[in-house]
Amino acid sequence: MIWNARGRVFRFEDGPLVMGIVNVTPDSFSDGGRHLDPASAVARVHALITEGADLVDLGAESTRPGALPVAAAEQMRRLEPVLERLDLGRDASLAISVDTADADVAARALDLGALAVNDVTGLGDPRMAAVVAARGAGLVLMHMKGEPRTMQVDPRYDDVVREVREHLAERVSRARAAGVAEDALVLDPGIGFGKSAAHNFELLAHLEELLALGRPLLVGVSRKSFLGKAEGLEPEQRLAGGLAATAIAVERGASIVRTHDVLETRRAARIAARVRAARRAAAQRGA
Ligand code: HH2
Repeated sequence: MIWNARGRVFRFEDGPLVMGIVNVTPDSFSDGGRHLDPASAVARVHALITEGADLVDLGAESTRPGALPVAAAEQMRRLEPVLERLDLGRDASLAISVDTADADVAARALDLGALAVNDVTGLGDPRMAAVVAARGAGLVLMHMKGEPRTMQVDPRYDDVVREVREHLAERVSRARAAGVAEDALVLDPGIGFGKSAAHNFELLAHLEELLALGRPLLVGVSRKSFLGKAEGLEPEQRLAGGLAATAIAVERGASIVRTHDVLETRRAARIAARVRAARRAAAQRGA
């Protein structure tokens, strides 16, 4: 399988890709306020690439539980100086996705050189697919139940894995109908987005069932609440749990992992990918 984002072709033969996170927001749950200054955001992008990030996801709207939407104009005000300074037209080595659910913000970021849109609402904005299709950009479609403001208030499913799979299949059809190429799509079960800790564990345990959708899977567990909020662990104390969850996700078929902690995640993911390869080789031998 490949992922084609504006002609940049990502392959997963050498293990999963690592997507670093830089939030240009005052209020993201883990790095909020740290990279509001464009120079600091740009420095962070370069630092994550040096740590081994294959691409960096730039966001201007926190989607933590309880967060309110951020107007498109404000998202652009935060993102534009960062994208301009990154000078993506000149520096072809930099691969940037923009974490936005707004089609206008996505269009502006793509026009400033981003390769892909990471849409946590999975086409919640009906104009998004056309914006992506027109530019041949990559598109991450994530599952979310509800909206950030209320999504963690008693989320319920009959069968979380089936419901996420069906939802993503429907969003793939919508994207395809609007002209987005099949190989531009990546799918994400949306760990922590309208899910209890038990739902998140179930999705990780059954991630392989989502491979039936035929597209690479992205999984984002980095520093999230299910990794230890109940035990009183703060976001910076959730690295070990996050690496364990990342390893399981990769062993179960994740092709891209989204993280604040690029170096450590890369190392953990590489080992998990080796275990997955060994398991698949054994299956092919009929063992
Ligand atoms: N998680 C967050 C944001 N965007 N995108 C995808 N595709 N998958 C995820 O799991 C995901 C995501 C939440 O993390 P973060 O960006 O650190 O926090 P905030 O939303 O508070 O900015």
